Amino acid sequence: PTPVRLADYRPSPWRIDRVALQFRLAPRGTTVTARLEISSAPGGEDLRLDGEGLRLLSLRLDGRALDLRPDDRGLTIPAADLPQGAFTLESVVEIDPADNTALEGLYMSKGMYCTQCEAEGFRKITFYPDRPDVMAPFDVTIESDLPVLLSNGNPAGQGRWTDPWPKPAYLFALVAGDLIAHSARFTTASGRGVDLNIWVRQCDEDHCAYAMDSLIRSMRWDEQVYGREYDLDVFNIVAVDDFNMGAMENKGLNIFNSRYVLASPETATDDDYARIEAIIAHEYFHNWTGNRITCRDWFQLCLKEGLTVYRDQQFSGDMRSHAVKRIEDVLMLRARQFREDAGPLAHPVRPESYVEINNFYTATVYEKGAEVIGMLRRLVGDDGYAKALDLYFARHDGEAATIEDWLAVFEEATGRDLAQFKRWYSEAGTPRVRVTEQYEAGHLTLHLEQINPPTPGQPRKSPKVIPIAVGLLSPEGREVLPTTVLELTGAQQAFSFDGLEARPVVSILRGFSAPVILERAVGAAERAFLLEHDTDPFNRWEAGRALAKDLLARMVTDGTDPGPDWMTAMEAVTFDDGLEPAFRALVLRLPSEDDMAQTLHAAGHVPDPAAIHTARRRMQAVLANGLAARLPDLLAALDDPGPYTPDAAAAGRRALRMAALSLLSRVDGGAAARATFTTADNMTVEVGALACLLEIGAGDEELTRFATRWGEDRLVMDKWFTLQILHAAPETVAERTEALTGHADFDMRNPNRFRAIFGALAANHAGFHHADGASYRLLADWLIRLDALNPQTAARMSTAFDSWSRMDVDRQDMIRGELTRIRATPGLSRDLGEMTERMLG
Ligand code: HT7
Ligand code: ZN
Repeated sequence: PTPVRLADYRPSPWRIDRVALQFRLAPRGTTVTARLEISSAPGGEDLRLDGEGLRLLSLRLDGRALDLRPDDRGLTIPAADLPQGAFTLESVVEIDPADNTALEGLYMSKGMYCTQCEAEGFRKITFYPDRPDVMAPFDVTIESDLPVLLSNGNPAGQGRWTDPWPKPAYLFALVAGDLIAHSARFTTASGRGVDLNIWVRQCDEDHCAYAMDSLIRSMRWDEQVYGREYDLDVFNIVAVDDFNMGAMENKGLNIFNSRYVLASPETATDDDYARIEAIIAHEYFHNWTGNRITCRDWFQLCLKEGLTVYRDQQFSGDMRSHAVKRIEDVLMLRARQFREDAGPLAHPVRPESYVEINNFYTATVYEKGAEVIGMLRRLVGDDGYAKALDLYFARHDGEAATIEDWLAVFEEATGRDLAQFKRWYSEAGTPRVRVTEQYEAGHLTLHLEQINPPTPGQPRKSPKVIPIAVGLLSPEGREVLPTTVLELTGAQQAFSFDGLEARPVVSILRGFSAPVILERAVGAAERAFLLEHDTDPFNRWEAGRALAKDLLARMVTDGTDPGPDWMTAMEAVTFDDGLEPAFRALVLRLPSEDDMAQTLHAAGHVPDPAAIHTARRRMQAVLANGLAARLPDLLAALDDPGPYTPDAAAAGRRALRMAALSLLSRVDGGAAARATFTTADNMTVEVGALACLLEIGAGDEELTRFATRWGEDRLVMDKWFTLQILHAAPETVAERTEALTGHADFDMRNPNRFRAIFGALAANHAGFHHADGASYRLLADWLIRLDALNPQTAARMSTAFDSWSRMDVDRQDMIRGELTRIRATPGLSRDLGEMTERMLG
């Protein structure tokens, strides 16, 4: 297939002034009548409408029948058939929602009709210029026997909706089902009332309170922090079981994967609660950053996604703990985005071409896109950021904008030239920043060098603007220089600090001020010092993390156990009641096996998954033995007697409790975990205790009890599938996964269930990369099967193979063999085809 290129963008020659849609719903034959009021282009061009898988029943132009045949990607109305000026085009098509397993366009999930139109799903509903820069107001009529009929905008009678805000087709949504609403009312800052509804199936009615609370807090926060009010009379959210991604921000009618809406203490973990809060906020924030101001074309995806992720991260930090949130976000960034940037799928935050746009909803566009905004803010300051955002909303409201528009408001609001900064949008790859220091007689010089590695299609890069936040500590741990942002703009640059009383300890890249890899020779003693004293909480954690990584790398490469200094530092943090429990839990979490493989590869080694696994387990055992004597007291102190609450403080205590329990399990044979599992009154503790048991090779009986208790709850059962694969011993993983695909409750059409199993397979690093290659074969087999039903999810899951180039030759051959086999599959989708091509290089 021919790629779409940013360089080929041309404005649409056609304007759609108004859209009226009428749906007559039936599972096997829904008819869609679309009446488009169109303003013609002066150039006398053909009118091209996108459309896929539609049975055209009739087509009329200003009431006159047209006899035209669509091709397999749309319909062209020749210029000769078009009148001058405005005209009305009415099409009637038939579609088959019950047969739609791809979950794009109009499909059915458990008897409910729902839609997913981003990015290019609307063309599976009707013929239309399905591109984000064509915006129009929509009126919708839905005919069906189902009691709840929803669409975008404000209600205009049973099954009738009118959306006054012009929107691109990707924000269209329709839902019809036998649903029940969990409702509330919100009054905006200017005093307008808004009806809020979360629509779910009857059985889920009592699982909506937390999502509603999150929504109300998000609405208030966006008013207070960004001055953005909601703009319709209603805001509807619908929970759907079969969904390709997390959620979708359709105007006034957000559709959610039910796992990001439904929660109760018994069924959802603290992580689930935090994700629900973040995703509800994210979709709500899109109302301004995405919907009111949308993207000109899909290359500008980071304009809405990077900014909205940045905003949801800010929100979660405000609601919870900024330090903990930042650490979690960086862990995620490194695990997903750095990995992407280091492999064959590396692409710029604003890509320049794609075959299938669904393949570019990536960690780079989302998470690195958010980091780029964080850097921009660090460079222009909080006031500059606020001014630029105000200007952005004022200038581009109602428009489909570009990254150029975005940077221009920052340039105008702050007077700063962002030409060099723009490289962050166009160049892929994670910069490395090499740091050396020199101290002499009260004078410190930091020498910084940036290295921008080549990535696919981008062999050479130029230096970027990198904000490096530094602080200096005295040898006693006093802050002698508070956080200061250095701007690294050249390939090499030196920064000096004078008037120091003694050689300071440098705390660099505070708060992870830029998405880079720091290369700096730091000894264990200095890392331990920073773990104990750094006044920047992120860097305090980072020091512990780096220390653990150094030690673990040594264990892998030469089998040396960590010395007593590490134990002393870990003990000090673990039992320091002055520190947030969530922070202490994060310090106790050792680097993941995938992270270690990435790190060892970057340091020039060929990582051995089995050796990493063994060393990491050994390190856990060393830590467990060292802390064992004090763990029971810590556990007792953390055992909250009261009812479960999902707030950050209580969640942090549970996180530390589960981290301690995991360590204790390695020395008490699982006795404490078994007792904890039996008495657990919430899912965080129940799942946490079960994971502890599975990690030490026990827990079979508890797994059975868990399934007996939760067999009817699909979201909880996803956890059951995941846990036993994620924590299985490497040599058993493929077999266990295969066995679970034979389980009566395994349904490959449900993306959550598919991800629960195969996401866990890919996440069990040593099991996935087991030398026998069985996991590779199993995943490839199932991707081929899934691709025939749901190409989007198959393509996403194929990224498990993207780390092939860091493996040894035998594993490389096996993975490339599987990718080649997938690529050769007859009828392979564009989605999975593009991914395998890119991964094979
Ligand atoms: N903007 C949405 C991205 C999206 C999506 C959502 C569900 C199913 C398929 C999808 N394709 C793209 C979600 C978001 O970023 O908020
Ligand atoms: Zn988004």
